[in-house]
Amino acid sequence: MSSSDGNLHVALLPSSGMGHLLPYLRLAASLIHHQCSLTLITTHPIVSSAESQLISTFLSAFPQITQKKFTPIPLDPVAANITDPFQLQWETIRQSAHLLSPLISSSSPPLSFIITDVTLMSSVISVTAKLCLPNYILFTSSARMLSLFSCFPSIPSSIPKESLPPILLDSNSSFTKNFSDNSGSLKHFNGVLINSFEELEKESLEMLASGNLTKGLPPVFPLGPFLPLELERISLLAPLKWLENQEESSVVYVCFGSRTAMSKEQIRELGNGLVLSGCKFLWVVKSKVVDKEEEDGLDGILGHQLMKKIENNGLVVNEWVDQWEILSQKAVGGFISHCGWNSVVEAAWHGIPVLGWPQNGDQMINAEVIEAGGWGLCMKSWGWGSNHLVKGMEIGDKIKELMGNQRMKMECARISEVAKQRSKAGDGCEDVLKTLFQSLKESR
Ligand code: UDP
Ligand code: G50
Repeated sequence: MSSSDGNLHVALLPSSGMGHLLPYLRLAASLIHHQCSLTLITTHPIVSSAESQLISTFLSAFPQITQKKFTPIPLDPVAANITDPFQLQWETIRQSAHLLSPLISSSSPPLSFIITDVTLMSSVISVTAKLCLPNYILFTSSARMLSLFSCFPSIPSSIPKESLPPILLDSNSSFTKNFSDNSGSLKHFNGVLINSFEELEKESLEMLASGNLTKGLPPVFPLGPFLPLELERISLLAPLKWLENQEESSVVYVCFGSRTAMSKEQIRELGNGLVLSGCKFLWVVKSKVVDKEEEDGLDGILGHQLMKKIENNGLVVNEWVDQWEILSQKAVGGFISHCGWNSVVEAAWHGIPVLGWPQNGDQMINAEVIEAGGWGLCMKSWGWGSNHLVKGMEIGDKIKELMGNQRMKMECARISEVAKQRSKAGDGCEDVLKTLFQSLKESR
């Protein structure tokens, strides 16, 4: 990209949760690389420690970025009927979106466009439309999920109704109302940026591009795979040191992302399953949705008996780990994942077979992308996270199947190769970025 793009000033409006923040910052680095000036809108108070730390490290590493702090009017979780603190924050921002207007219009130099998180779309578009500011979406999930989102409440024939998050089947939930409103506002946006790429989601991306799915769908820019920033590296070295001493492809890595807690009962079954599999394992345990509330020590979560059994087979942590670095270790041969979209793309990039165990939200639909690609399994029969207890024995058997499957290993190697090819330039797909900048210029 030439410096002729240097006069673009872009505002970024992420939503809460690491799964939303990380892709924003990865995209931000790409935009800086292409000589854009950036304003990052941060929403306070920040929900998790992981987000607070990442935002401050990021802003120190990129002093040229302007931070604009946004403090929405707090919502009462009881009145809003929302228990998940991250979803509560989405709703809080949505209801205070009108307060973004002065913040946006006072930006200097004036903004060229804004990139809004998918969860905030319908509330922000009315603000930016009044200001005649072009607005792009960062869709933080899969193109497959986007195909559902774009025609909701209809369901494309490619998606089984059972794969929809249970919350979306309840038309009275505020989540479903927001999802619907956001979907309905899609046609007013200038484009959709997504962390995906053709070889990962060919069918869905083609369907979206064909225009057959939804009338008036703005252009979709598959900019993936997004790569992590150097500043995301963290200093928790124990897992990496432990992995260094393990045999090649012998370890199963277990992590359910940044905001999915499991019941103690299920955690213990999973622990037993890992032991029964006979494989070595690196397990990130999360028993609380928000990291600040995580219990000290693992004894209380796992119980003494299980802790003893685990001793010789695996390493268990309940802190933030450097997932990208872990996936890049030779010793890692499989990944048990909830299939948050960032984790899926990271597994694809590293060529690690996935045992997909969706817990909620878009995760089942994301896991189907892996299964269709032949590089992992989607455990539909294990049900959604909270309403089903999966026994250790069954988990152990599936881990054996994952770790021994040669065909999946081959498919993984293939997807990894194309993913690496795509990201060769170091910051996403160059061709797609060029088209995006062209579209931006035209929308000014
Ligand atoms: N992640 C990490 N260390 C952890 C937990 C998560 O680096 O201990 C990263 C992971 O690599 C991914 C993101 O956090 O980039 C989680 O996003 P994802 O979409 O997979 O799931 P979510 O947390 O949104 O459910
Ligand atoms: C969480 C969840 C359900 C769910 C999703 C979650 C997504 C992601 C995209 O992240 O599908 C999305 C979220 C909210 C929204 C529009 C799109 O209003 O519990 O479906």
